[in-house]
Amino acid sequence: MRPESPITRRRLLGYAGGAGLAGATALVAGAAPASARAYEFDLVFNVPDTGNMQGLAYRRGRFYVGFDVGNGMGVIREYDRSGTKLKETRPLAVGHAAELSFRDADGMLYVATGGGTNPTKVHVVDIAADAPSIVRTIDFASLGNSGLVAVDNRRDGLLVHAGPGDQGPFVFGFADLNGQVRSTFPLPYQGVPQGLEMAGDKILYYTDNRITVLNRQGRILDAIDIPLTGESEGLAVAPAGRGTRVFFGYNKPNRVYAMKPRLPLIDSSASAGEGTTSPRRPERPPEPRRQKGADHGPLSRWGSDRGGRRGRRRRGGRRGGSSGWPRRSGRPR
Ligand SMILES: [Ca+2]
Repeated sequence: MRPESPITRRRLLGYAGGAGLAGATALVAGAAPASARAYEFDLVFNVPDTGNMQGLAYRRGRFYVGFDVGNGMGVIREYDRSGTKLKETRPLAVGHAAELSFRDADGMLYVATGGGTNPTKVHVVDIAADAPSIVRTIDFASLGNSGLVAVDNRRDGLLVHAGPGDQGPFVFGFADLNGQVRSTFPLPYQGVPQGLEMAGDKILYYTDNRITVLNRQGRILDAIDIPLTGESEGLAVAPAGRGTRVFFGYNKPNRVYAMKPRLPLIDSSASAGEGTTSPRRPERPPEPRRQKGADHGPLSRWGSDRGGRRGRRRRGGRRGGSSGWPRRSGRPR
């Protein structure tokens, strides 16, 4: 759970030095002094199906993976966190199934077609039914191709990503559930689009080996590079306390990972002579949960899905070693 890998060490140093990573300034700016931040990427499960993995969603302990099976059809498979397959839809006309996202209000799965040459549509799939089917389709072709979708559960709307092709330029549009686009913002190319979710009011945008964090106005707050191999496929979030857990997919082979913040400064690596990354106090008390003022640091600024409540209550009982997000959970337990 706490690997002392050279990769995380290097990332840590990169952040500490503000080494040119887009968003690194934002990452460090809200942090406690000398506490550069890094992340762990833990394998949750190997996806047992070898198809063309695309979008990812999470709800109540279950993972939902979209597979492009060709001819404009996709199959959605449900797994538990051990990778056991619990459900598989018949081929549905969801296209590439580039991204999936759950809407809290109706429990439906919103599925973006995606693909650089396919006009953007969002298909509403009743995944809980015995025989899941498309119950509605929302047309976003006016925004372009390369569609991704995230349900904006805080405002009960949709966030749709599109562009003329996979090289952009891309537009992000906030829309209502009838497909009316209420506002848009452009974003310079960040890499091949692979996933999209919202964590409270923050936008998480997954491109190859990178998650970019934006606010609703499209300002980049953070960019997190992921040192894994394969092609990035699909992003999912799950509420966790006043934060959010982040999951993401990779193919070749198909896998699902969890991402969590880490305070490596507090573990034994601090004694390894990495002076620039040493904390002032190796056993810092959990004051981030009791910070004063409005700024709770980048992690908590990612927001929770609990309507913006900034609860100070310490929550326990997280299950299965899942990572707290955005809470700081890197202290030794
Ligand atoms: Ca998703």
